[in-house]
Amino acid sequence: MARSWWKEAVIYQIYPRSFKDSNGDGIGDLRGIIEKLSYLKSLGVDVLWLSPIYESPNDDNGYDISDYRAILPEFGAMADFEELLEGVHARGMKLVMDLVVNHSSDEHPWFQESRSSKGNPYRDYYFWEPEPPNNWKSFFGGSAWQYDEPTGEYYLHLFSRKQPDLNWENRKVREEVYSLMRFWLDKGIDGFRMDVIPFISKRLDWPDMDPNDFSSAIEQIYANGPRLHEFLQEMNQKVLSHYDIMTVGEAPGVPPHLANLYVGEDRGELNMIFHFGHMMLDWGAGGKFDPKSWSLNEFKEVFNTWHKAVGQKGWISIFLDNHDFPRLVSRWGNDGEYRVESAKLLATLLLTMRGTPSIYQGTEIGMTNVSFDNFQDYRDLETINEYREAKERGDDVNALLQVVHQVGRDNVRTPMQWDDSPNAGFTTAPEPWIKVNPNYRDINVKAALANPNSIFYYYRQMLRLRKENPALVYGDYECIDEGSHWLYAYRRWSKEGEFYVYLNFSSEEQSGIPFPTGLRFRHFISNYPQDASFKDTLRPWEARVYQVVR
Ligand code: TEU
Ligand code: CA
Repeated sequence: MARSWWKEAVIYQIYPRSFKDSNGDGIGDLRGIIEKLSYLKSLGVDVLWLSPIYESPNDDNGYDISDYRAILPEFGAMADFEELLEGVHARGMKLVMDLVVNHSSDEHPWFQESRSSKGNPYRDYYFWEPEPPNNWKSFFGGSAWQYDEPTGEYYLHLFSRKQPDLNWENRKVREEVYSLMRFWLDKGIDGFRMDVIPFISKRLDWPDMDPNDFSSAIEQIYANGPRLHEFLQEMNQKVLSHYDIMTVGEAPGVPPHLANLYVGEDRGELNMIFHFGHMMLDWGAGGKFDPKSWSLNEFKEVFNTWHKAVGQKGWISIFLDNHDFPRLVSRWGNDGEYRVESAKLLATLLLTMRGTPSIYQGTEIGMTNVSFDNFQDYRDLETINEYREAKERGDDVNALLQVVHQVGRDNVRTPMQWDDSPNAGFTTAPEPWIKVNPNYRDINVKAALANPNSIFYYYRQMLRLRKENPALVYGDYECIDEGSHWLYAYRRWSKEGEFYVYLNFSSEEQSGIPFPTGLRFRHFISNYPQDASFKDTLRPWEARVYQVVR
């Protein structure tokens, strides 16, 4: 397997709006990130992925871009961006930007031109139909076809009405995208995370979706369209292959058996993908707001299946949360009595798995979901739309509020908690753009740095150990606990080292871990104090890693 810097790197995702406000307007900004670069360097991460920082009306907090070559004024000026990039590189880190080209904002000049008349040269930069040709639904509620007055036709938007889908069938659109990519790459950025990139090729026969199974519609209808790989190979030939960069595709709707079409090292497309195998485990038939329980065996099966699917030919990123999903310690761990232990256990999984790990801002200090009492405190249009539709349906909106506490995207968009001063040191403004999680007095960076046993220092130690042990990056993987409902145990190995990882995904002490005989071991890392002997038991949320002594 070829060795690459982007395989050995660890990504840290920054959601700029919520990271650090430097000018007291209650909104995070680029100068706030500059202030915290040394903090990020001290953690030991290598690549910073910024969620979008471009000009946008912020209907979807920047994932609706109205000028791909301009910085959102709330975030700062281009000079601030260039200082940020310089500061990242000066510390030996890299910067990856968010490429959102499945759709633009409806306030982008392209769309303003396109909607103005049927004969406009920009008309076919988007998809227009006289009537909705199918029953497609938007991710953010309602139909994916929006009637538009000026020309009396409907345009396609898989996300919000203010995010019209770009028509990649149109070569001019593709050339525009390649040109804006070069604009940023020629400034020296180190790659792109590509927003819903599997959606850019549309099935132009406009087949209906199964309205009762949104998850399968994502795979069967929205993703993996007929010309997708032609487009990605053209993008690679015309742009990506000319730079030494990291490319990671956000890949909802990509099943394991299609993975290597995207990331096979012989494909000339992308380096890796964020797959969603585990991300929809708890989505019921009605989607995200119709949650169902998940089991550890389903969770393990996702990792086992993806490892087999990608094998030695491809590569994936490993993530357990991001700006769209609940805090990992609340979703997969225990954010109450065992918050610290389970956060460290999940850090152990994230950083001993094969793939490029991605850490979401605040996860390194164990930030948790938030439970606002009123819908008025929520900012995410996905939640606001769901609330409006629930009210129109006459649903019990209090029941929905409980679901939002569990699955809403604002769980991960509350301000980064820097210290125990007002608004967690995120802003000097009386009101940040979204309320701070009330637990900031106990959970914040200042407290973490003052506590040698904090989650932060565990992440730092784990990051260092991963860097020192290539077997944790490139080594093979096999699950060794088939079927346990509380234990996730696996082996990682190569000629450079061998490790056994034991994770107790339960709040009870458990015993009977499958321990190979005839090998000599040393303790590698654990989230509990360890003595020299091997114990057959694991304490609640105990993570224990052994290194084979050869
Ligand atoms: O998300 C697309 C996506 O499919 C999942 O992240 C998730 O299903 C979605 O947020 C609905 O729950 C990407 C961005 O990460 C997200 O922030 C944007 O809202 C979306 O695309 C549109 O750009
Ligand atoms: Ca600000």
